[in-house]
Amino acid sequence: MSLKVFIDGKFLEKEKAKISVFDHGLLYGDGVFEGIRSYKSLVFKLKEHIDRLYESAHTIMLNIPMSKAQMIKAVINTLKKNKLKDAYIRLIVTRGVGDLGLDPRKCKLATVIIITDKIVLYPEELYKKGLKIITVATLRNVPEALNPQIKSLNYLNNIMAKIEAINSGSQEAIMMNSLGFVAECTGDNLFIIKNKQLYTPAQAMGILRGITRDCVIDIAKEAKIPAHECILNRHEIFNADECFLTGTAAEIIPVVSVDGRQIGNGKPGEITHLLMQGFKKITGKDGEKYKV
Ligand code: PXG
Repeated sequence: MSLKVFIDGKFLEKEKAKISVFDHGLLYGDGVFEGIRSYKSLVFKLKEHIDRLYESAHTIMLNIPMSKAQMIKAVINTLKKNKLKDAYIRLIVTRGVGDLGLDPRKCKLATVIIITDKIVLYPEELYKKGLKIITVATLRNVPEALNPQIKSLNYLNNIMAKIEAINSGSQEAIMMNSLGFVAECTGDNLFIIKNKQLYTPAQAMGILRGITRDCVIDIAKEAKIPAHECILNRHEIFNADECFLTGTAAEIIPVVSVDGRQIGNGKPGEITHLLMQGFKKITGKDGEKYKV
């Protein structure tokens, strides 16, 4: 059975799921998206992802032609149609079809796309050994120009940083903000542990406030591990006891080297493991339930 993709209320076979070349999502990256996961027929933190999608849309003055409740139903129906239990869900809303000019007023109706597919997991080995990553020259977008909190279809900033990582044979890139402080990775947030306390760049550093990041902070607080959203520089990363990244796709992944500096003892840390276990527990419990 071919995968079915939701486009503007219709389910189309993967091969026939196409949109206009005049869609401003393609012409200008004018649109917003979310990456969501389901675990055993439970859509993890669906409300939080939907809220963030509508906030991104609100800021770019994009009118999503569905209520949040309708959007939640559409996500669940798409998963059901494809009989997926453990899935990756890509929710996309573009400005819609317009002409070749920038003017968004020419786009009369936003395009809503929901793609659900099997989740491709990172190799287990990476979670056991930890990542070796680098900092890159490409700065994270300045929030006053394009706020990283808007999860827009324009991901070139992150892709440029990813290319730098790839060119250096590295698995991920840490991006700085325009002040030289640590912001985040290309598709993940960054955490360190020092003296049994958790630190992560504050939202004011110009990051996407990841939903996995929020979960990890909650898990830490519950485990009585003090968690700080703060300013971090490279020196503090290099001298951390532990380091890890968080994101919907990666979940929690340990980091053992940054710019050639070994982090802690060079192995994934104890508190990182504890948080990974805590995260595993909630993924099977939290979210919108659906039956396939
Ligand atoms: N920072 C950035 C810049 C992101 O794009 C995260 C942090 C983590 O946020 P969540 O809410 O997922 O904890 C993201 C989101 C992919 C992929 O396919 C992942 C993201 C974005 C686009 C694609 O790996 N991560």
